[in-house]
Amino acid sequence: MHTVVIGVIGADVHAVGNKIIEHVLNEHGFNVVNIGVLSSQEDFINAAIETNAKAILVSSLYGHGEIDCRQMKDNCVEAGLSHVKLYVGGNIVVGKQDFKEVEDRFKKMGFDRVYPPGTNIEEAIEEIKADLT
Ligand code: B12
Repeated sequence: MHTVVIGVIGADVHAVGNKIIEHVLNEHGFNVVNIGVLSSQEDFINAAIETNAKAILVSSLYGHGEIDCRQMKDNCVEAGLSHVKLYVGGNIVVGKQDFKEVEDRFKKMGFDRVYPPGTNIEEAIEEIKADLT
């Protein structure tokens, strides 16, 4: 069973999607460590270290995801988590921007997969499972 850390990054309080993601990942047999809303990069990293997680799923809904996620990969690598997959989804930027460009920017920042607004977590699970095996 894979352990994954989930949470909502930064000063973001959008809580509903986070609960749904926890529920769906549990149903699919993941061991879910949910650090909830208002979580800093450090919170994600510490949780991943403590639980020996294989992946971190970052949610950002309020539009400031790009700032909140800056240097997250570098910080993971520095903390010895270079093997941990990094995913991000929600409404990760302000307003409607061309998603391909947004995806490219987050991939350059070191995220393994970047999901557009409205992505159902069920859709992402098969990819996450494949990445982690
Ligand atoms: C409810 C709500 C609120 C509530 C939140 C209550 C709570 N504690 O949860 C309140 C009123 C507090 C709120 C506040 C704000 N909100 Co608000 N809010 C919403 C609203 C209407 C619904 C969010 C929701 O619950 N959706 C239902 C869940 C199930 O969907 P979800 O959150 O999108 O999550 C799913 C997917 O995104 C996906 N997903 C999420 N993360 C990840 C990660 C990965 C890896 C993957 C694969 C998938 C994935 O899976 C989830 C489950 O299916 C949305 C609009 C909307 N219709 O989405 C705006 C919205 C998110 N809010 C918005 C904004 C701007 C704000 C405020 C900044 C407004 C303000 N000026 O004060 C503040 C920010 C407060 C803060 N610090 O966070 C904007 C964000 C715009 C942007 N990103 O460009 C939205 C989109 C509204 C809009 N159209 O403008 N909000």
